[in-house]
Amino acid sequence: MRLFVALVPPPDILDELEEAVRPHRDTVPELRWIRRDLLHVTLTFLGEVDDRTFDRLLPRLERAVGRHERMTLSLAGAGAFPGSGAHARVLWTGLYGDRRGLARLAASTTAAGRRVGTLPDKHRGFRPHLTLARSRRPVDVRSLIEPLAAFAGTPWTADSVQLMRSHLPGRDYSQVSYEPLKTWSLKQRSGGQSSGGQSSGGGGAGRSASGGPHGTP
Ligand code: 2AM
Repeated sequence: MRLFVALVPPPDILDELEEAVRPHRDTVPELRWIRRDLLHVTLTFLGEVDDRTFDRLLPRLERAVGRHERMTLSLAGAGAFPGSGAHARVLWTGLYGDRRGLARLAASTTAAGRRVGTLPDKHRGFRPHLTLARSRRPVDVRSLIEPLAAFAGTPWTADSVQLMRSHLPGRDYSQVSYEPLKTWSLKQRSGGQSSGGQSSGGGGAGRSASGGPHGTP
């Protein structure tokens, strides 16, 4: 089965995002916009995992997630992979707030995967983003990045992480769909000091400490 570890923003945050994106959806016809029910932040892509590996993976992922605290995040701005967007295949919105906490969480879930040998390709560095749209061919999305740069979503508290199975289109599924297999809770924030580093300041908006919406993901 094809698996990844994800963080899914709550519905009101996705509503806000959809509203910001809606006026721009037809700007670049080659872009295929991600369906609302598929929007997520990938923490770790695990790739194809067999049943035996799956059984070894689950407790490790559970422990990895359980070591981290809830974090305040927000969606903002836009960017592209690769580069500046002149020849993009992916259009994304960025994540702000407790980006360090998010990166630590992703490093833990990635390490859990690596320990059981699941990582399918060389680990790319974690660049926190939520994919909005993709294109089969490289396409110029700079005309979209510009207006979306002004988007700054409301902060939310990420309190859980999901293990997702992706079903690709084929015999059983007519289109890509994601099946949440497990949901693990992040720890309650301990108040003052967070474990292992800085938190976003105990529930504040969490955008100032790690930069505004115009950085790189
Ligand atoms: P992204 O859209 O967040 O960039 C589920 O397929 C998710 O895993 C995708 O949304 C994608 O993340 C990520 N993904 C897919 N294939 C990948 C690969 N070969 N290497 C790393 N991440 C991948």
